[in-house]
Amino acid sequence: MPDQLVVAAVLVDDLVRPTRALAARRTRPPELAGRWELPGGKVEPGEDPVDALRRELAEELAVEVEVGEELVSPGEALVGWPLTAGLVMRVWWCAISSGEAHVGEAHDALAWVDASSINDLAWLTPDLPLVDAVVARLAPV
Ligand code: 523
Repeated sequence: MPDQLVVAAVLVDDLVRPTRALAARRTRPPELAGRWELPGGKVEPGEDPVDALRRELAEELAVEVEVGEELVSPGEALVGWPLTAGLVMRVWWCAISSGEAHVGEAHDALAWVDASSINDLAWLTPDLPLVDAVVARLAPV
């Protein structure tokens, strides 16, 4: 069976010169609750991945976004970032085009973090390589 695709956003304050990115603290399932993630979710069968990303961000955070470049994983042969077995995640830089991020059911806290505070959060383990890639691109505040 092919891997299930998950999509996520590095939601930043500015696509050209990002200084802060949005982290979201999960409420479920119990084994992931309390850990921080780049917000996103599963792509539905037949759904375009970027459409899925827009849908997840609208559902979970109540925002519309401008979608920028994909944050490509360093492994040349890989499409996306490996999560747990059977799941792979593609990630795009995004900026809010409408609305303000709010917690919904999926999260109980949101935090705009900069390069000096991003590593203070307890990230989901599969998100850690992404956090490193994000830090490398964030400009000083
Ligand atoms: N991850 C993950 N990091 C990350 C996301 C968005 C998701 O490791 N930044 C993992 C967590 C889950 C799986 O990917 O094991 C699916 O993400 P989830 O639960 O956010 O997707 P949903 O909301 O579409 O899932 P269902 O409600 O179960 O359909």
